[in-house]
Amino acid sequence: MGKSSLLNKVARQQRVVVDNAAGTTVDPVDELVEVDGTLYRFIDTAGIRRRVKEASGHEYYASLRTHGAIERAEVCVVVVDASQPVTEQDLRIFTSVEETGRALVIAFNKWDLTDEERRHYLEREIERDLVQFEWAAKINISATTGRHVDRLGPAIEQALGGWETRISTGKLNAFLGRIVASHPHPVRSGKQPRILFGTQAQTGPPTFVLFTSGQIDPGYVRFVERRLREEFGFVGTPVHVEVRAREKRKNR
Ligand SMILES: Nc1nc2c(ncn2[C@@H]2O[C@H](COP(=O)(O)OP(=O)(O)OP(=O)(O)O)[C@@H](O)[C@H]2O)c(=O)[nH]1
Ligand SMILES: [Mg+2]
Repeated sequence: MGKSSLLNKVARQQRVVVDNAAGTTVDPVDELVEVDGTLYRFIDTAGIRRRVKEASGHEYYASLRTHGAIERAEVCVVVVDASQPVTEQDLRIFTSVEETGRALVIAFNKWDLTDEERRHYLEREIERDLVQFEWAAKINISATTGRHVDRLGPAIEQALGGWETRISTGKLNAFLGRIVASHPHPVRSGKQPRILFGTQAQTGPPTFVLFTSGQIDPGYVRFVERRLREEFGFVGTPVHVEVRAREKRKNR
């Protein structure tokens, strides 16, 4: 994939071992590297080639440690081989990053090995298989030639920026008020659940809590999430939206 090659390229020196053989990096390696004047702790990890459950021996423990590295990180740069079709395993790693609530930069590597036809198919694969990760920051690079490796720093900063964004309660509720007015929740069995109030409970990743007058359709929650992204950006970060429905008290 080129994870170790990319780290060496941004560090401008050979810090970690690169080899043609798969499974070269076994234990995660921490390296402090300055990029565009900012010092980052990069963790170079083993690739994950199989589901953890299906991997055995070395590969099993390497996968566990890679998952540990995802948990330690604030932003994950997932390096995929752009010259080959996007794999199930790539998708599982994106999912793992999303579920762990980390910011995500997808680096489509080995760009030097892609021709026009391959790039055409890659675009189709991104449209078809990566819609769920439309929010990720993406860069097309070559760790070998150095093509666009200078875009890694800005992509990391963009993702971290989204990850750490805090929307004031005032701004958030003004936004929610506009949504409720222009796109009210559909009526369900004669009732219309409403968003009463919202607050951002957390950053890293941005986590919103909506207080509502009844159960909200999952589709409406996704709609709110989409609008949040349109309004506030959040490029490179998962956004979590939780709903707390206030059930009406009976027999009053
Ligand atoms: N053509 C081309 N080859 C690359 C590129 N990046 C890495 N490679 C080659 O791919 C092979 C694997 O690179 P590594 O950097 O060791 O990959 P890795 O992701 O660290 O692999 P593991 O540690 O085994 O998980 C090496 O032979 C690299 O020279 C690239 O952008 N273009
Ligand atoms: Mg490696």
